[in-house]
Amino acid sequence: MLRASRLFSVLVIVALVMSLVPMLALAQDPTETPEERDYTQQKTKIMTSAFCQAQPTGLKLEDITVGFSQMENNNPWRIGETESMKAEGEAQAGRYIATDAQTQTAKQVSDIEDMIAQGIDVLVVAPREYEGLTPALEAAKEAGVPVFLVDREAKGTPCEDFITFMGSNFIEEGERAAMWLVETMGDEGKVIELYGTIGSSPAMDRATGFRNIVDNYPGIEIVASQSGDFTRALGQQVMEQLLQANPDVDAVYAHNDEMALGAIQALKDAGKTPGEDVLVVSIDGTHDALQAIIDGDLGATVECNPRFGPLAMETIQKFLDGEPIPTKITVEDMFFDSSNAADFIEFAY
Ligand code: GYE
Repeated sequence: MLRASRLFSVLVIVALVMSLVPMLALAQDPTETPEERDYTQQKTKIMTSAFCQAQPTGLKLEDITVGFSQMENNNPWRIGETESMKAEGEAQAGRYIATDAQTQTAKQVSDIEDMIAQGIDVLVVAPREYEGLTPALEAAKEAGVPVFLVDREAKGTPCEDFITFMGSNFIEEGERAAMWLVETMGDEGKVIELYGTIGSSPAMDRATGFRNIVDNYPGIEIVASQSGDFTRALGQQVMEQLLQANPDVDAVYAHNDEMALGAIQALKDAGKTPGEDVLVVSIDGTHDALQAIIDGDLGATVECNPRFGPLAMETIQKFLDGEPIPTKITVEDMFFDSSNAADFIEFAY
């Protein structure tokens, strides 16, 4: 295996290259069928003209150790991501190691420091919170270990603190959930928002995106917003409480499917019929969520694809080859509702 200090000599020349190449945006088609769109694979689009580039190292993935810092493994999305990283990491890297921060940013920092001490050459991080990882990113920089962010963003400057961020456009996800709601519910109604993990980039951006749309409709009111920490159990618990204060709610917007499924259970326990009395919309596209759409409980879910393994490994190899890496690699999301959930459920995680 390589020593991190060797990769460092390559990395000192990393630079931000602003290219004049026009931004490349592939239009997304929400009407795609499973034949047209392989839902088991991520599809990406490049929406930036900033690139990060290092000198070619002559190295292949099989020559290096890749470390992956996962934040937690407490829902299907995250397990899907962990499995995808492991499958590709073990298949392509010389050595692949991974850690689980078990919902603690402080543990995520020490996990990363441990992996650097173990001699990883490249680090992939799924940051739990936007803030708080700075000491870990600094330790990586000092050790000459390039960092690739996947799934959530973290504070820092591309090319300096990390090479790139690969993930969905969370603002757009919130906007798409809101657009479905406006179309389905109309321009009046009381909405409960189940917020994701406080301080995480998807929760902040999904909240912003949703408001970008509903703020245009004075008749739509977000009557309560509370964190369910992206988990089903908390989603259910929080929804039980919020329902007591807001029994006349018309819709639930959950920042992920697991919280939506918890909310659906709470609605049923309170004697309501989800999908009829109360509309529910969320984000992710898990197997259970697609089943809930088929059952009529969940109205729609915006896809957020967790299968980062192939994209992460491909991007690392390009970086080792000295290719310019876009500072943001955006994953294109599909959209699931009653028109297509049954077509895609067999491919869902
Ligand atoms: O939506 C959620 C997970 O970071 C984009 O985190 C991800 C989110 C995903 O726990 O289910």
